[in-house]
Amino acid sequence: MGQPIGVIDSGVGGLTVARELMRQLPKERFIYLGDTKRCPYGPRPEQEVRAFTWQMVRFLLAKDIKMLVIACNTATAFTLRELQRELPIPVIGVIEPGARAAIKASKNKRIGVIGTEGTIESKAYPNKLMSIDDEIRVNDLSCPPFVPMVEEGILTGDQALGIVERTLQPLKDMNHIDTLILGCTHYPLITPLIQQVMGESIQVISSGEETAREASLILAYHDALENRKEKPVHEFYTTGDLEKFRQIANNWFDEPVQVLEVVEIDGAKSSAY
Ligand code: I24
Ligand code: DGL
Repeated sequence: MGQPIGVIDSGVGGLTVARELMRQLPKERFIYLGDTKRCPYGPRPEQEVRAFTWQMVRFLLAKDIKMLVIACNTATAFTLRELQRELPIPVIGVIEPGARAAIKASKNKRIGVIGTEGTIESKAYPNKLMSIDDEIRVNDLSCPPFVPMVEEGILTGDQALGIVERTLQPLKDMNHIDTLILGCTHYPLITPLIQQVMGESIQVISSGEETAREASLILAYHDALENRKEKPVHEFYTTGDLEKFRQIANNWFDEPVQVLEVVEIDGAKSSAY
């Protein structure tokens, strides 16, 4: 059996990226690790996010993965470069694919980016966008209320619309962007609200979708695509509550998850790397 692809996230939000990966790469076997015990990463300082992310990476390296996808925008913002430098396998994050897609989509070269505090403070998106095209102008905005809102299951209705309207007001006031990057795993779940608030003419880019395309390209390039006939059995690991994770994952995927375990990655039990 071929090697699996590792996917890490701060919690369950990365399942949005995992579902897209599984859809675009149906023959690949995935191992997903969500650090739900310590989620959210968005408000945490850089050093903490880097330390937690390395703990996740060590766990997956011990599972002999052939590629690592950092599904979490905050973890990507703070660790992509060092992981690409230190690991012996291809590492992709969610930021560069989203940035590239936005540049393709934008006509006026004015791009908006929304994400957690960590992602926005890191300036990872503006830096990447401007390194691809130095004429791009970026308006970025952190949206701290969005992750808790989605995690409370508030995805539609007046309350949700009100929160999205108030939070995005600074971006609307500028009123120049023609493309908006959803720089957070959770935001695709409220795309209709974001689209409604920003207006139908704005093109909304979901980083996760673009990342799956990038993953396919990289595997093809390395001639590392899987080609077996049997359906892959994916594995899921959480650092938090098993049944809460199962409920969300089963709700999110067409079929119930088969392999799901709680793991400890913060201390004595992490070995091998
Ligand atoms: N969506 C997310 N996180 C949650 C949630 C949700 N609860 C309901 N929905 N809880 O993220 C996070 C806290 N838990 C996580 C598990 O361990 C304990 C703590 C977005 C998920 C994206 C796949 C709403 C909900 C759902 C299923 C699918 C989509 C969704 F339940 F928005
Ligand atoms: N996964 C995070 C991200 O994409 C959102 C949740 C969190 O703050 O941990 O930035």
